[in-house]
Amino acid sequence: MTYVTKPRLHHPTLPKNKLGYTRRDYEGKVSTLCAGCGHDSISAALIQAFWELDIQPHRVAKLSGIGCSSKTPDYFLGNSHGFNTVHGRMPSVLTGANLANRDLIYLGVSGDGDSASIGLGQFAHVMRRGVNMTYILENNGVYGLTKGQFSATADKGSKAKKGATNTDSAIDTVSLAVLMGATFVARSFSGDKHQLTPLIKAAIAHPGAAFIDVLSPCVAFNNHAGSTKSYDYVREHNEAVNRLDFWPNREAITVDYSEGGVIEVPAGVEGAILKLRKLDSSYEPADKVGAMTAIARAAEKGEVLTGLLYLSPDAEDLHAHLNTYEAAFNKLGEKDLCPGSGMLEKINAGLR
Ligand SMILES: Cc1ncc(C[n+]2csc(CCOP(=O)(O)OP(=O)(O)O)c2C)c(N)n1
Ligand code: SF4
Ligand SMILES: [Mg+2]
Repeated sequence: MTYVTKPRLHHPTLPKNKLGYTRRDYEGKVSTLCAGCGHDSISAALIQAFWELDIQPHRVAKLSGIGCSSKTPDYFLGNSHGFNTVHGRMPSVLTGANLANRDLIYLGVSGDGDSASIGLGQFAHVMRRGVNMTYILENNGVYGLTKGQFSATADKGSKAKKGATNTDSAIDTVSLAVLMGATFVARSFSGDKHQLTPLIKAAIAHPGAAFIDVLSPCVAFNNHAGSTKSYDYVREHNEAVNRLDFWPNREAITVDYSEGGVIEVPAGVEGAILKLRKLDSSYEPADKVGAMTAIARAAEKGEVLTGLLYLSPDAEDLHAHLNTYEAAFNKLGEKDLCPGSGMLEKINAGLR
């Protein structure tokens, strides 16, 4: 319950990151979600990723929409900036914040209802604009918060808890993200923290719009036989195309990668690299058309393709596209903001 405060005392031997923080320093309030909800596992993976990357919590801004998923930023990174927007409007508020202060690390958290119904337009445009952010879609196929109606990501033919069949076609958010121009697109499962945590770390390091669709079962309304978003279904149909490991430059690489078709990918932040272990030797994440085809073929067979599905080798963000000023607005002094009457006169003359 949110009114129950967590004890402030830490065990003195808890492991610390390079900043001297424990994982507890990256936690938030006590979750109010149902016990077993996939969204809580995603919060745990986010805590782990930010802790492992030694990111100072005050450098992060987390924004969300409305839904059980969008409530979760209250349960992690309690010392970061947060903004709970209107339903489906997280992308535009985040875009504005990012343009005003490019120095923060932006995390957008949303649900399938929030992103694929009311916020579908916003989702599409934030991807095509390349806003530098990590967009986490906690995908359970239902509107959990409003008691389990089918969402737009529910598969055609899948069954609701009380037996109704979904007759509408599903929106595949990873295909849409690739099509819209996202430069980092992944899918994962809330029950697989070994896959999800490095994907989140790589997405944070990516210098552009990074999208992760995380299958995150709703135990209250969509975890029964006949659902394609249940724990059992996702476990049985999960086809991982690759496994990632992420190293910030300062860490020695100790894992042996002599086997398994490993490729190295520069990850944006200075010197950091991603190591990608191919599980499917034919899968090439830099091939956009190939990625779209593989995602569509898997969906046809009822498989859930997971891993890093698409990574553009030449990603750029919105600030580069718009050639914006390199400093955050809150760092500008009066001299930068006020060009003086001579300059104003020149601008006005140019408009006459
Ligand atoms: C403008 C507006 N329309 C409708 C609602 C009602 N509403 C609240 S949450 C929600 C759907 C949430 O579904 P999803 O984003 O999938 O989140 P989940 O609860 O499944 O994690 C809806 C329709 C609202 N809050 N605001
Ligand atoms: S209703 Fe579903 S999505 Fe919401 S907290 Fe419960 S299990 Fe999670
Ligand atoms: Mg949902």
